[in-house]
Amino acid sequence: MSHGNSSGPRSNLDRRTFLGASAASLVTAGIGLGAGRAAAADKIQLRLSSPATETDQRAVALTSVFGPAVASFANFEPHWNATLFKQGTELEAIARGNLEMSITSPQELATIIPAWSIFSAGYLLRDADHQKKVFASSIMDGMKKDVEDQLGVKRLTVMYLGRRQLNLRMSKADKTVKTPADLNGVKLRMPGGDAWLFLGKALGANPVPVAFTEIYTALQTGAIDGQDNPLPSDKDSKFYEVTKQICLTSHLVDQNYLAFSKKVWDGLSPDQQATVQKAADDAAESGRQKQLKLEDDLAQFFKDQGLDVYEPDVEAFRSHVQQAYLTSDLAKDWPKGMVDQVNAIK
Ligand code: KDO
Repeated sequence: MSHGNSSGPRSNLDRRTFLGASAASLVTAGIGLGAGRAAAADKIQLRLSSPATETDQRAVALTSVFGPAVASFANFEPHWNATLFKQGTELEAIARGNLEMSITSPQELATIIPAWSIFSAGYLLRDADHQKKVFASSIMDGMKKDVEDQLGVKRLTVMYLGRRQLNLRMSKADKTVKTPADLNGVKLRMPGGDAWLFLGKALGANPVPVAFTEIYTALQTGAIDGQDNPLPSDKDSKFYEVTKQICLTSHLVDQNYLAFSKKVWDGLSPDQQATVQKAADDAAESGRQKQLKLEDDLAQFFKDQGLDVYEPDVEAFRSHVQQAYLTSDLAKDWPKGMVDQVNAIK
């Protein structure tokens, strides 16, 4: 498998020039050009890079809902499994004009704009509906604008990844997890970056940064004792083949955002912008509903594979994790009063 890097494809300058020219000509021609009449060569290139697998429901929704909805004026070209850019380098690639779209996380945004770590906090968002309402609420306006102004990235919509659960190699007989104290010394894989590693620590574990695409091998070889991801990701990436238990902590209602180059956005006509926005929201909703259904159904699948699936003392995890965040250095960068505002959204 070939991994990209932050310098991106070699032809990036040409691509940039092409993109600018292509977007400008569409604007000049206006939408009067007509969907069917736009020559394929004039279409706007929308390359997306993500570590998600192609069977991830966000990938399925973007391919089956987003791509077709914008097809009259744009070629949607997704690259899954981090084959174009490495996990965590996509935002920079968009900012440099080497990529048009990604599925980004608040944890990645927090590496550049620290206030975003608020949405990396365990047990803050309550569920998928709360997540969607918070994203749509005016309390997000300032933070959204910061991302546009500082990174040249527009976040089109919020994509529900699911409730993150602990998934360990050890059998339940060898290690039963009831409270954070039971994770003492457990090498828990987390994605890279301070915000993610803090979550692993707040859970009581010993966090180890590993890229998503390397988790399976790290579990197989014992380089890590476990990882945390929502149930649909555990199934998609076959982590159940190399683990023996899932402990349903639901410690993070995880969200990603569909990120879009502001430069490309600004080159679209108002009608094209409206089409892209609707396509993004429709894809996110489709993915969200399928992901929720999978989360409901999958416990049985894992039990059938021989894994123990059980709930710990969730309240013990909640109070431990919330306490860790509220007294953390991360919280010093959160907008004043924002935790209360998030909690107040029903
Ligand atoms: C992961 O690396 O564990 C994670 O779940 C983090 C998310 O923010 C997201 O990037 C996701 O991976 C990828 O999209 C792969 O599913």
